[in-house]
Amino acid sequence: RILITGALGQIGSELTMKLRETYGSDNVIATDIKMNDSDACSSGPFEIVNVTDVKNMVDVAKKYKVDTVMHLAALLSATAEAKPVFAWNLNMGGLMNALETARELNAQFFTPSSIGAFGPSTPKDDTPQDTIMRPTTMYGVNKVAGELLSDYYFHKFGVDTRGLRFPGLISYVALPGGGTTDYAVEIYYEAVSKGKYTSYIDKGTYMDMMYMPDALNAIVDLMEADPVKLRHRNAFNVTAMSFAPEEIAAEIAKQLPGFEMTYEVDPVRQQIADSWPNSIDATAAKEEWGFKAEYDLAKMTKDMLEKLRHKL
Ligand code: VAH
Repeated sequence: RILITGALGQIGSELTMKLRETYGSDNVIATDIKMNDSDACSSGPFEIVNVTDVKNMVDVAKKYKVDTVMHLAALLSATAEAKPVFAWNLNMGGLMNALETARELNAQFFTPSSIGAFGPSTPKDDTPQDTIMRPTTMYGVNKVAGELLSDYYFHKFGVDTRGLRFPGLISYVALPGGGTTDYAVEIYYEAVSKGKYTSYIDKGTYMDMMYMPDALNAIVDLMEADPVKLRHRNAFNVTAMSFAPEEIAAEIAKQLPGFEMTYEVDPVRQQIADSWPNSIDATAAKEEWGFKAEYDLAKMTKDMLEKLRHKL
């Protein structure tokens, strides 16, 4: 059985559905700081940094013989930059509690890292799997520390920890909260509802991106990979595409004639974006466990616009 934290978040909500489709609905226990009463297989609410909640969560995990912990509860980059102390406590305290839960249950473990783990001194184009990582954001500090902590739990306690450095993730089920790449999600919602979008990220700002279905497949493929083949664990670079705001706007305009894009740059999120790579290299993931992405910008745009026309 699988225990998910942050099951109501942008990744968690779709990961819960994907894992239930793949492994059976009663084999996935969804938890979050809030309760989702419509979900028969959820437990909690559990606040991942509350000692009593974590103890109760461990008891639930033991009761249901959980053998995999997927930790998605965390704050994203822009929120973390606005509340750095809170972000350190939640992102690192939560990760430690989730790793301790996995250690106690001898469970396999997954948590996402991010392209945000790289900083201004990292090579910006085709950023390698192994390279300098001196991020200048609290979120990046959390992600690098998180990668090291996850490796530590593997080497020290034998916990089968695995992770992915995700690019910006684009989806239509649950909105991201407080990210820097959120513009690439908002643009689709507003293209469908208003026919226009004002981007807070400037023209020419390249960031790696991936459609959520590819991200979910990557998590399942990584967790099912033969551990003997894994020369890396925390965390693999994965990406599907890299684009700047004017490029996603052009693709939307091609498929939604009349769409208009304007710019009102948010200096805080622009500074975060400028500290990240333009494009990362995913060779290690392809070689060690067969990572592949199915969606490029055109195919993702077609699906997002279709799905949002129904949703909105
Ligand atoms: C963020 N969506 O913007 C997240 C992600 C690479 C970006 O880490 O913070």
